[in-house]
Formats: sequence, C-alpha cells, structure tokens
Amino acid sequence: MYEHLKIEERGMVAIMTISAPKSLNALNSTILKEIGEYLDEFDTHRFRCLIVTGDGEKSFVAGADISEMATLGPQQGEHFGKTGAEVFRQIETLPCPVIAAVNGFALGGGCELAMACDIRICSDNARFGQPEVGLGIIPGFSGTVRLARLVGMGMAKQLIFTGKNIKADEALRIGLVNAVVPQAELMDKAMELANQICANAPLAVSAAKLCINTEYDMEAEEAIAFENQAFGMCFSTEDQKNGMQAFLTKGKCEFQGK
Ligand code: CO8
Repeated sequence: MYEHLKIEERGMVAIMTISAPKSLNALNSTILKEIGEYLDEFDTHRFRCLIVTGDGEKSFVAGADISEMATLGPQQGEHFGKTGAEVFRQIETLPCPVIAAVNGFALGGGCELAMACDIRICSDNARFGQPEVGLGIIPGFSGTVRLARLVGMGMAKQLIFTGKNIKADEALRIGLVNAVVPQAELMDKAMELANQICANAPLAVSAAKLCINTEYDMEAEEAIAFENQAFGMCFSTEDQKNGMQAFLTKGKCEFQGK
C-alpha cells in the first residue's frame, strides 16, 4: 500500500495515479520514493503498458514540493534533484511504454515527469511550464535535458527562461503532447492508446522503445548497427513466428510475449 499512489490494473494496463490533493500532487521525497518502489516491483511480464496520471481534475503534478525544497542547501538540493532524475529515468527505461495522461497542471517537476514518459496526451484544461527560474532554481529533474529534445532548443529555452505556462493547444502545436481531449475523455483516450500497444508483440514493442531511446544519442552508423542487432533478436521470439504465420494464414495473433 502506498500513501500517495493509487494503483489500478485494467487487463494488461497498469494505471499509477499520483495523489497528494492538498498540494496539487506536488512531488515530495515520499512520493518519489513510492514511485521508485512501484517501478522496482513493476511486473513487465504481466503489464504491457503503464499510464501515469494525477489525482483530481485540476492538476497532473504541480511540480516538486516547494515547501520541502525551500530550506535545502546546495548538497541537499543536488541530492533531491538526483533522486527525482533517477526515478524519472526508471520510467524512461521501463521495458514497456509509459503514457502520461496529463489531467491539469504539469508544471516544473510535473512537466518533467510527463516528459520522462514515452507518450503524452492531455486534457483541454492542462497547462505546461517550467517555472523554476522564477523560484531561483533551474529544472532539476532532467527538464533541461528532455525539453530541448522534445520541442527543439529555441522553444525549450523560451519556456525555461520565461517560466511562462502554456495551454494544451500550444503544447500540441509545439509537439510537447500528442493529443488534446476533453477532460472527461482523457482516460478513455489513454486506455485506447494503451490497448492498441498491448495488442502488439510486447518483446518487439520493448525492443523498439530501447532502440529509439538508445539510438537517439548515437552516431548514425552505431545507431543503425544497434537497430540491426535488435531486429535480429526479434527473430528468436515465438511472437515473430506466430505473428508472421497469422498474417500469412489471414488469422489473428494473440501475442504471448515469448
Ligand atoms: N509545491 C508545494 N505546494 C504546492 C505546489 C508545489 N509545487 N503547487 C501548489 N501547491 C499548493 C499551494 O501551496 C496550495 O497550498 P495551500 O492550500 O496550503 O495554500 C495548494 O497547493 C493549492 O495551490 P494554489 O492555491 O496555489 O492553487 P491555484 O489554483 O491558485 O494555483 C498553481 C495553481 C498555478 C499550480 C499554483 O499552485 C502554482 O503556481 N504552483 C507552483 C508551481 C511551480 O512553481 N512548480 C514548480 C516547482 S519547482 C520544480 O518543480 C522543480 C523541479 C526540479 C527540482 C529539483 C530539486 C533541486
């Protein structure tokens, strides 16, 4: 049992809801620890997709907990940042895809959490931003790393230097989210995406995630070689045999993840 996480399981999809309503789901050390523990235990054989969302209709995550950070010194600040960055990296490297269903404010650490996920969709009331410089700090949960990769250097610098929030439609326009839907439809949309992913061969999806993440930082030659190897590995799976056989016999394959 977690104090600040609600976990739900719908078939092959797990849903992790961050819940700290009094602070608009702001991330404190306890929540970061709980997310880390949940991901450590995450059953990648049973679940083929994880959805991350926030409790309530107002906020996904309104940032790192400012009341916890207010009195930190440099070493403690670095430690807090490192803790968040490590947990977010766990999300990014989880073998199955992770969808952020952003249901409101995704500010500071909340925007950084969404960016650590593979796919972001949001409700029409969502707001994104990196307001840290207005608090005398910088994005510390890898926001300076991931925002530029997602929306380009110029837009990332504008968002981080001004600290201004943007609305859902602007987040869509700059490619920070993949889709905007009415709030009442957010979880249905997230589940629809998740189920589309779950219907595919999980080892192949996982290999594709590893490839995209890893190859991003490689030179082209090295990246292509990495993909070649992963592609070859797919041919050692039963799913590849069954998937291709099903196509050739005009059947449907229920992938087993083997
Ligand atoms: N931390 C702590 N408490 C928060 C936070 C937060 N990030 N956000 C909101 N709360 C609390 C408020 O203090 C308030 O508490 P109370 O009712 O006790 O006064 C409650 O949540 C409700 O908030 P508001 O009354 O402010 O609600 P509004 O609807 O008026 O405003 C906003 C909503 C716009 C979301 C507003 O709350 C806000 O601006 N929040 C702060 C957003 C922010 O600056 N986030 C970035 C934080 S810094 C960060 O995330 C850095 C990440 C990297 C860390 C690296 C470590 C070194």
